[in-house]
Amino acid sequence: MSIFATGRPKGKLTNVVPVFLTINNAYAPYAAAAIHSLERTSNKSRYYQVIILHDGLTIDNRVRLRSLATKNVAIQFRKITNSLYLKAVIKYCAREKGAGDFFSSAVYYYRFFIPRLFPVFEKAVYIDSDTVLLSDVGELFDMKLGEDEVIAAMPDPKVTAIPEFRDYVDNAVGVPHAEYVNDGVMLMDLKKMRKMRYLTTMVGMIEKYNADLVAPDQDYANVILRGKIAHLDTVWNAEPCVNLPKDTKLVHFNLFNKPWHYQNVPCEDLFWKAARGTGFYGDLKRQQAAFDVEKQEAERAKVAALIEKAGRIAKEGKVLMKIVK
Ligand SMILES: [Mn+2]
Repeated sequence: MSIFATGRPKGKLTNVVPVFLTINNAYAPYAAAAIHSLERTSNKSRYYQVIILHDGLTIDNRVRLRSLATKNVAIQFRKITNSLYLKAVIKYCAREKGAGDFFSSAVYYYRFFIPRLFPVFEKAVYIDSDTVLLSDVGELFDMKLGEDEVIAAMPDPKVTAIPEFRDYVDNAVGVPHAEYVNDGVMLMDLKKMRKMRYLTTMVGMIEKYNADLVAPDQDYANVILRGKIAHLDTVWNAEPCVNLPKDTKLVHFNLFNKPWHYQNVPCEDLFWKAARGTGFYGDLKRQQAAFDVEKQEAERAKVAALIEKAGRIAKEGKVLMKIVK
């Protein structure tokens, strides 16, 4: 497959913006909305290479996602297949789990496979599929990192807001909560990540400690990259809220209150505007209609269990930052 599977940009390729998403079939509709928003906000004189890392998308989902490609936005797919790294992550994800195990799919870890799998890039943007862009993602890509900075990401607002998460991060991850970032939106210096052998380090920790964590991929990132993270401005990873600041560039429907589940949630209009015009609009509307009281209660219980788990681990006195040192 050629690097540009959906046509070639005019002119030189010196200005390509690589943007990665990691999904399974369930996330395909949200990813479509995110990509559609990227296309709408793109700078028409630049070229964007959207690369979707997945664990086996159906042909139908690939066709619908690929149809979002335009003159300046290419859409490519890369299935993450067997490697020792993937095997270790899958094994870790398959360990015995209890209530509160939320982030237990290997797909969450794919973002950290990027530096190793794409040596052609020195730098890339990663975005979660539960995001909507309101501004050109190229601006994020253009951001300069300091000499010792490996990624740029935003301090996690859910950690600041929820006391159990704060205690968990301070006392169990061992990174001060003001420093702890959300890995849902990142500018990554892939060259530096390759140099520090990020994936090997992460998988080594996973295998050695098999630690019971709340958000493992993100917890490991914060431990491995401590002191090497530039903090993004909140406009690049904004929590949905009623009076969204005018200069917001990206909204992240993180954790709960997803507009494809609930009605009357903050920023739902932005999501539906992005979803409209994708081949998934009808599916998303049906998904929302089917999210009945029973499903809502089940989700609330799941989130409550996650918060409870964070509180419990915070009290156990095992500090990830210390055990891995
Ligand atoms: Mn997210």
